[in-house]
Amino acid sequence: MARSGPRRCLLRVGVALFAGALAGCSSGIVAPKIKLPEQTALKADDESAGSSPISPERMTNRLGMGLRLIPAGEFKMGTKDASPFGEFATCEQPQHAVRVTRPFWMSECEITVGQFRRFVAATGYRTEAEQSGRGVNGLDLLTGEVAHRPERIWSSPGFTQSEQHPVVAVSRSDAQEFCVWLSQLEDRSYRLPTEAEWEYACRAGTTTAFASGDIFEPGLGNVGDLSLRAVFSAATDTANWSDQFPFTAPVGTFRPNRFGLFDMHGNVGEWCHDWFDATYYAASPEADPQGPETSTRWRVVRGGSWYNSPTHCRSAGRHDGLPTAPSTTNGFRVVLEHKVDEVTP
Ligand SMILES: [Ca+2]
Repeated sequence: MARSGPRRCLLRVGVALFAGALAGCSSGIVAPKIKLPEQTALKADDESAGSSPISPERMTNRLGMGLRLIPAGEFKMGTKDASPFGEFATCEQPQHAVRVTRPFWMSECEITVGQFRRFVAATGYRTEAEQSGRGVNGLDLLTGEVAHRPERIWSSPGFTQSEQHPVVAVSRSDAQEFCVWLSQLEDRSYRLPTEAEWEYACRAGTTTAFASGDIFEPGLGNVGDLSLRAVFSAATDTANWSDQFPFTAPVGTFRPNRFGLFDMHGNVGEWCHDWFDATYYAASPEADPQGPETSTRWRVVRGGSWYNSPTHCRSAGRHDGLPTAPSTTNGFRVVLEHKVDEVTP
């Protein structure tokens, strides 16, 4: 279960109704020829940030997945003053300049149960939780304990999921295999976002704790809330409002950020490319950081989840997860490499 209290300088994520009318997560056909606007690169400290949508170009792939073309740009990654957020936030320091030198496509929603089911149906893939026979580590509402249960897998994580809910109980390797399959299906290069790409996309030009400002406003995302506490009294570090979703919410239920990306704050934690190192920011290169070059045992998970307090769902919030340990709080979204020939003259 994802823990939401201060602990060392990080938050480990080992476990764990209304569906928005989200065209971006419905079916559609690829629209590959996109002209990349020349004046879309973002600058750090953009004073207009947060005031209006940027609305990058959008396309839909063969899986019906909506993607946004995130422009190249620069931003300040991390947290300048971690003191309001607890000891764990010190791993978000030092705040440092990062340049994202190439545009990239990012799925506007977390990968859904329905999309993952297409992958499983096409390949016969069995997730790590299935292969191990142990199921996923997750919250048992009857006992209040976090434990493995063999029947708890991506298609039955222990709470109700429709095809539009974000898939959970997938390991980082499961997410990678999904990217490999989707790359072959589309003859394009899909992958997990780097941690820097993820935060840049989440901020969408903002410099505040959340994409909408320094205060988490109800409606911004699905976080640990009173509806969770109503079914699990041990969840005490929650928001003091109800967002109506004790567990996951259908993707796109909450409002998007300026890039048109949904659920960057909360819903499910999202696997990233990078190894996790709490001290990495002190040595991070400025251009397109890829994370530590050698294994640190943990992988980065970003965005917080339905189990986390808003503090842990901040734009800069860093979580770590055992890559082989699927959880009922973790899912993922994908990045599609931008091709130069998509830019029409
Ligand atoms: Ca909630």
